[in-house]
Amino acid sequence: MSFRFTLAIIKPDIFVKQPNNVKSIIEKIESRFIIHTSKQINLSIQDAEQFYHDHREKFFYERLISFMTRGPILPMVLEYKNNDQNNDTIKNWRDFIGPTHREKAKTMNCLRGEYGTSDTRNSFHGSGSEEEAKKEIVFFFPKFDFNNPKSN
Ligand code: RTP
Repeated sequence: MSFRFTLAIIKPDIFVKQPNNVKSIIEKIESRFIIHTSKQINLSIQDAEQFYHDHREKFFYERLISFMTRGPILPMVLEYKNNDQNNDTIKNWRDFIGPTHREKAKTMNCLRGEYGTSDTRNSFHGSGSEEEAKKEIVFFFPKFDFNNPKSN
């Protein structure tokens, strides 16, 4: 099933360790995706725990919360530019950022391979399903208009 939008995040490792790369990363994203809305924020621990609630039993959970609250993040609502019935934004963004784990990402032409520095500090987030995308978009952009994204 395809979905027109996804929630993407540029994670704190970029803003803290590689701030000079922010501009070129955004240019790369805009070459393939429309950024309908975005905002640079700092997540509180409570926000991060809510966002990653489903990961609370994972062994890396504490490390993930600490990492995601270490510096600014840039959540964005994206739409794949060549979107049609067979090209959904969720899959195209996840393909563009690449796999979660560093060693695998390094072997591929993808954003995490280029910028990520560990399994946790992997620089980018992407929703995993339509249900997740809707929930995550509303989490960061409660007024996002799914029917009229150009108004956002
Ligand atoms: P995301 O939800 O951020 O797109 O990540 P994902 O599906 O690629 O990966 P997931 O397994 O859902 O994990 C969420 C985030 O937790 C961090 N992580 N650290 N072994 C580790 O230390 C480890 N594994 C995952 C990453 O920041 C990952 O994106």
